[in-house]
Amino acid sequence: MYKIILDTDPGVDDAMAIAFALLHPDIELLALTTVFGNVNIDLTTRNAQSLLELFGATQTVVARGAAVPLEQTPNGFADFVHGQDGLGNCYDDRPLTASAPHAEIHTLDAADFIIEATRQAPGEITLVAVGPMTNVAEALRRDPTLPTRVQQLVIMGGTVTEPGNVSPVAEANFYNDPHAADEILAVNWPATIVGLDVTHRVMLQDPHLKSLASAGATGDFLWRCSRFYVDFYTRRARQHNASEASIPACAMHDAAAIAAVIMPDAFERINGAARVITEGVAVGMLALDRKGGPYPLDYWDNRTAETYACVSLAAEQVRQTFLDTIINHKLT
Ligand SMILES: [Ca+2]
Repeated sequence: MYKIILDTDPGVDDAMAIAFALLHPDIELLALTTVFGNVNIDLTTRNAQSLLELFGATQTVVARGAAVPLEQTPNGFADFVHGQDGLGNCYDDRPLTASAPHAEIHTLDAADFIIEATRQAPGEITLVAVGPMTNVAEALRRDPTLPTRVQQLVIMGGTVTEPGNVSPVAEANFYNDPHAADEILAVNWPATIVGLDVTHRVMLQDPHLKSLASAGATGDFLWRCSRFYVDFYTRRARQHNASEASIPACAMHDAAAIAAVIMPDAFERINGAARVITEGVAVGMLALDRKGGPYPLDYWDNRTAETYACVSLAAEQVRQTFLDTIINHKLT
């Protein structure tokens, strides 16, 4: 059984990852810790609560986290990808029930919750971060011994060989707090990076998503909230004359990080010391030392080589596991 704390900025693909983690029989989802990212922290936290209620997961804790990056001026939000509400503009017809037990926010903030939960269960918890890395970095600043108590850190962020999605070299989660991403890759977790190299290779096409629509309230919501997100992806693909644009589709992104926890053999990894560029033209870029040095420039020196970046995956196996999990294990 994998005990997971999911650090998240819901987000349509976050909603898919949350459903995947809740429904997979090998996962115990302990908590959602929220962070700014796709939309602001008020909305991502409300969305976390709303999704848990909708998915019938009243036992799962929500701990609210960072509203802004550690050091840089905040970038704009991605509501043009995820909708004004962060959930494909589907939230308003699914209001929160005020009396729901999980509607309460934990008294600890996200960073302190991560620190405390790993003290209660040292070595047992996998931390999966699928938004900007701010909460994880903040937890690390408050308690530098944190990595010794975390079973592993799995990150959706960055890219090694694929183009970025906010610049030719940068992925959005790292771009939104590059200082945080760089800090958490400086220590020995070990860390697994599930970046665009693999998340762009698991496309969910409309027939796949439509197959979820009859899988209870969870599958139905994932189908409906994916409409706005798929429209964005499909319009962008057509701008690039991509051949796959003939079938509306979106990338799996955050749910692939959950897959990397439960089916690690489906992913091929390379490892090395990692930096994330914190300013300038390449801000947000993951720079992995694939060779292992030495180089005249010492920026990668004294960093662990225990950063593992996924560079390929068994895409069909990952996609089918996600779909089967939602369809066969529906909660409601
Ligand atoms: Ca996310």
